[in-house]
Amino acid sequence: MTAPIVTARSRRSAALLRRAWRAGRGLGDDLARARRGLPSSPVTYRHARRLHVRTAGVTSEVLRAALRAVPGPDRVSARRMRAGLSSADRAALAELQRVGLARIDPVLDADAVRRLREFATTAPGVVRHADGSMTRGTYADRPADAILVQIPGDFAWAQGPIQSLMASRRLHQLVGALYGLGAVVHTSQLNWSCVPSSHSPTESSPRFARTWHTDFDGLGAIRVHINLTDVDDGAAPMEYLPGSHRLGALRGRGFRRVDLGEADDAVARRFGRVEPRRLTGPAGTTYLSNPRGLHRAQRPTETDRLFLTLPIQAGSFAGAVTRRRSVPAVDAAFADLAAVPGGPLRLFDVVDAAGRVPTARLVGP
Ligand SMILES: O=C(O)CCC(=O)C(=O)O
Repeated sequence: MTAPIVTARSRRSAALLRRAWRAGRGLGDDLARARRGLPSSPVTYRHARRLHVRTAGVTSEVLRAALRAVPGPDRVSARRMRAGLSSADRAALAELQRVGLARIDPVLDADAVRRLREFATTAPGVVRHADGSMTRGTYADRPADAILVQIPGDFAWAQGPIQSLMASRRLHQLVGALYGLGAVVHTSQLNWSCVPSSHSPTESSPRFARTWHTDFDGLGAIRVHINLTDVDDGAAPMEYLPGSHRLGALRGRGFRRVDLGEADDAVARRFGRVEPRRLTGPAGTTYLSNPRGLHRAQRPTETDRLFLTLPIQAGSFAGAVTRRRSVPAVDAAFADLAAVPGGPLRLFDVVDAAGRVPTARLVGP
């Protein structure tokens, strides 16, 4: 009997097959979990993201259509959701579909914006310096070479105004109307962009968000962006390239790493003539963007900017947030909605001051 010939190539093929089989099985489990409204695994997120970038969004469209076709807690009637919107929000929705970006009437009032600004001034954060190094500190005590102060989510989403934003039915309805899948709120980002002092060294490497990039927040999503300080051209408004969110717009070799911010040349070639939109406006100004489109941060030249971003995903499949977070609820609407199984706040577990899940949640339905 002759011994089987095992070459390096056949071993590699077998390993590849094994990996594909494991990934396939994970995908199957995650699709079944999606039908119960549960988040999927980091592996599914990675695969779905890579396929999304490779196919310029086609795989996400197909998977989303498939999820809408099967009954499950995430399926909602886009028409009913749309009917519940104000005429201003319906107009914003049309703009979001056409351009990828729309300004909407503020969700937070002036008092909430002021409270968030006060909180973010002294909250412990991560300070990024012009030379690329990072230290801990607050915005109030930042050193002269600080270019960014990031307030960690755990502190930020325990704030009443952020919780009321996360619990906003209006935003959930906008997502449902756009995608026909229920809203799943993700974790927020709260950052100060700072004007470095003229004595600080020039920035060693521009941070990732300063290059044109896209974000993969699942098969469909909106990002809510709120200026928490007045933002004009000197205060680093985020920029968005109109139309770049459309299916297939980022097709081609040059866009293979667009989710990592490595497509600047390809962007210049394909979109060189498109005028970017800037997210300027007084404190409280609120925009919605489709994260599938190209956007980038800027360097502030005159004034610091405090900026809040909240991604809201359509359905729970292939999201970036794959585990639940514990949060003490300070906003009543947030607490009520977080207790709804399979609801928009399903990624958050309300805990009491000592960090325990209240007994009612453990024994409830
Ligand atoms: O800070 C900015 O202006 C950009 C933020 C961004 O890239 C994002 O929200 O995805």
